[in-house]
Amino acid sequence: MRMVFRWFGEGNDSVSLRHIKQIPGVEGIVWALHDIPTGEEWPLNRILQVQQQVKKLGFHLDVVESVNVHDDIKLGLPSRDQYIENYKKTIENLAKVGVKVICYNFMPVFDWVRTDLFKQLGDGSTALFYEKAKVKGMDPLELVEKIALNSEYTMPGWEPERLQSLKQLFMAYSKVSKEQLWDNLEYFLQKIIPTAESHDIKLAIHPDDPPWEIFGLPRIMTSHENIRRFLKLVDSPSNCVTLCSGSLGANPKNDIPAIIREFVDRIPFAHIRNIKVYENGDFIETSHRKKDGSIDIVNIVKTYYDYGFTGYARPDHGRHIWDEDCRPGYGLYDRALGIMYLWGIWDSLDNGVKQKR
Ligand code: DNO
Ligand code: MN
Repeated sequence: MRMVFRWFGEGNDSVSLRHIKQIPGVEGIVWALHDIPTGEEWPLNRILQVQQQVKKLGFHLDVVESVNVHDDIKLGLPSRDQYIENYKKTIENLAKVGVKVICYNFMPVFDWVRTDLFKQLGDGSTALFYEKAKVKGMDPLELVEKIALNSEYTMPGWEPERLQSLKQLFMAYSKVSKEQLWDNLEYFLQKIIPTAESHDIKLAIHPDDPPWEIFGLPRIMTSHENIRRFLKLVDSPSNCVTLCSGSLGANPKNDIPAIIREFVDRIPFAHIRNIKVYENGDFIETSHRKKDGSIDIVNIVKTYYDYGFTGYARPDHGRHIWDEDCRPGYGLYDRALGIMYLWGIWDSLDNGVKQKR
């Protein structure tokens, strides 16, 4: 397990590279050029700039999260070909600094969705919360206002410029069925995977968060079965999955260890986090500890261990603790605690093996 940590870039993150350096066992930064509009080519000079910053502290930049996919590609519009060409050029530019994994998602309009970014937990900390009934009755514009326009930071997937055309986007998606979304995903993969292959890069799709339809928008990366279908769309070692325990785990029917057992070779990047799922379908993000949430993090890490996982892993969202002023879900403290929990499990498994020998 090669531990990495997400960082939003100089001036765009409350956490510094110097602080990340002090978390045990972090070898690389998960990064992106967050200010480049979705669909445009990432300029090489900007990529080289990040390389310089990150290398100074001895980190690698093997993992990018995310190169976002333009809605015209997801909608299957004729203009998609130009955006696909740009995507290929971005892959080529990223190859020049040795990138190995590119995480992306194929969720229409929104990336992750929550109804409250700072919900109080019993211990006085706060965390991201999803209230199912609220989303059902909500106008998506209301949510945009709450999540994106009131936030101190621009959050990936919730860029205000893009969301201004929300109404048109919703209209366009009303004509796209789930099967059409599958077709559009396949079209994209068929064009893009050969470029990834020739640069030895793995494109790793992130599951939908939460893993069900919202606001009537089609969503397909939601289950074990759909991951199997996805991996068969283009059966290449470059067509991969970012396995996110917290996203898929919001549906208790998703058995994360079973997915790891079946596809470990196609999972170059693991997101590991816990959530507490309530009977009515609401969920809140918790500490990584098994006992604090509904997801058996110990079993997930053990399965990765037992199946010889050699990919990259990062703690995913964390709570906001100790009065930290940070991006929602991306503070330093709780993610650092998460890393120590993950290492604790991993090292004790390693120790067991050595003792048996
Ligand atoms: C949630 C996060 C996601 C992720 C993007 C990747 O679990 O990991 O927001 O960053 O979906 O494209
Ligand atoms: Mn994730």
